[in-house]
Amino acid sequence: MSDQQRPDRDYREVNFDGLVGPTHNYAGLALGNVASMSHGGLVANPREAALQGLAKMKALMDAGYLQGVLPPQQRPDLGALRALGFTGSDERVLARAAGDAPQILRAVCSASSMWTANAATVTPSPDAPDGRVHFTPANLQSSFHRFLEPATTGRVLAAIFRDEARFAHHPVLPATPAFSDEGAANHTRLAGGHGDAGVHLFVYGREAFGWGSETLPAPKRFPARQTLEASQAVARQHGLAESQTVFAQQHPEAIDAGVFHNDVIAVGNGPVLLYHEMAFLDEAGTLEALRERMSTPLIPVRIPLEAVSLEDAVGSYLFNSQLLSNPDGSMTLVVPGECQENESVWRTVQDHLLAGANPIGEVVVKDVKQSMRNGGGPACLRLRVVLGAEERGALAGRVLLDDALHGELTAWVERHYRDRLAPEDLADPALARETLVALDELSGILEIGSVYPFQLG
Ligand code: SUG
Repeated sequence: MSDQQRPDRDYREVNFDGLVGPTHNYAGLALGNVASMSHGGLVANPREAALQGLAKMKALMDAGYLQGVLPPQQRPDLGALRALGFTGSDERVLARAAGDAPQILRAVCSASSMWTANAATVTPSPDAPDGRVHFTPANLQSSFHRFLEPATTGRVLAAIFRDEARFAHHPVLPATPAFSDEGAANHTRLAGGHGDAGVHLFVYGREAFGWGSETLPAPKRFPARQTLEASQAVARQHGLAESQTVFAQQHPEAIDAGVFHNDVIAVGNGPVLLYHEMAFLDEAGTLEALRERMSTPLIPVRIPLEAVSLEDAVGSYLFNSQLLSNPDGSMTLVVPGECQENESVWRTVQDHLLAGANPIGEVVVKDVKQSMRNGGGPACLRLRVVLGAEERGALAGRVLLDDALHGELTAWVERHYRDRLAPEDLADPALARETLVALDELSGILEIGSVYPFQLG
C-alpha cells in the first residue's frame, strides 16, 4: 500500500499490559521457568502484584508512552474443572479438586494471563498486504494452566480491536505439540520507525515435522515451547512474505538454562536488536538474514557470555526489558529491579549499554517482583501493538490509560484484592465469588462488554 493510500503516518507503539488478576499465586506450574519452579508454594500478594503492574503502566504513561490495559481472566476456571469430571455445586467442585487434585486446582487458578506478551502475535498494518492490523491469539498448549487462556483472550482482543475494516483476527493455531505457539514473546519486529515496513523475526525452539529434524540440536533438560511450524503458520495467516520474515532457532543451551521464551534473552525495537550471545543457535546467520531483508541498517547490541552468564541473564531478566522509542530518536530501556541487584548485570548496563555506541540513552528500573517470582518481567507483562492514529481512534472500550482510568483501576484493586494468597486459600469458595464480583465491575470500567464465561452464560 502506498503512502498516498495510507495518509496516516503517525504510527506509535501502544503497550497493552495485562492487569494482574485477583488469584495471583505461586504454584510452580511452569517447567523450564526457573523462577516459577523455585517459588512454587510461596504466599503471594495479589494486591501488591496488581499495584506494581499499575505503577509501571502509570510511570510509562507519565513519561509520554502510550499505555493500554488488558483485563485478567476468570479464575478459578470452574468450567475447566467441570470438563475434567468434577461435578456438583461450585463449592463442591472446588472442594473435590482441592482434595483429589490440588495441582489441577492451582492450575485453574493461575493469573498467568497477566503476561500478555504471550497473549497473541500482532502484525501492524504497514506490513500486512491488506493494510489491517493482524492478531493471532497464542494457543499456549505447552502448559495446562496457560492453555486455558486463548478463548477469553480472543474475545477480549475482538472486543477492543472491533473494527473489521482495520483489524483482522485469526483463529488460534491447532492446540497440539506440532503447532505450539507462545505468541509475541517469540516474535520481534524490526523496522526503521514504527510506521516503516518491518521485518519479522520469529524465534522457535524446535521443529515438529521434516525429515532429519530429530537430529537437530535440541534442549536436554527443559522443553522447547515454540515450534517452527507454529511461527510459519502465524506468518502465513498474517500474509507476511518470505522477504519480510526470518525464522531463527533458539539456542538449546539457553532453553536448558531457563530461557523458556526468546524475550528472556533478546529484545528488539526499531532497528535495534539487544541480545545475548547465546540467544540464537546461528547468531551470524540470523543477523545476516535480518540485514538482507531490512531496508534500514540493523543495530545489533550484543552482550557476550563473558559479560553476563546465562544464569545471570535468567536471574536478572536483563533482556526481559522494554525497549522504547523516544521522539528525539533515543531509546529507553525499562529493566526489572533484579538487574540492579546483580553486580555483573548492572555493570553491563552502565558500561555496555549506556556507554556503548547505540541509541539506548536511559535505563529505568521498575519493581515488578510479584510477577518476577513467576518468571514474568516488564516485557512479559505487555503486548506491543503498533497503531496509526486512525487505528488508535478506532479502539473500542476504555483501554488506553489516562490518569482517571489509572485512578479507577487502583481503587478497584484496593477494593477487591486480597493481600495474601497461599496455595491452600485457592479452594476457598469466597475467593471465586469475590473474583466474579470484581471482574463484572472491571468489564464495566473498561467498557468492553461481556467477555467472561460467567457473563456469556
Ligand atoms: O509461561 N509463568 C509464565 C511466565 C510467562 C512469562 N512471559 C514471557 N516470557 N513473555 C510462563 O512460564 C508460572 C505460574 C506459576 O508457576 O504459578 C507461569 O505460568
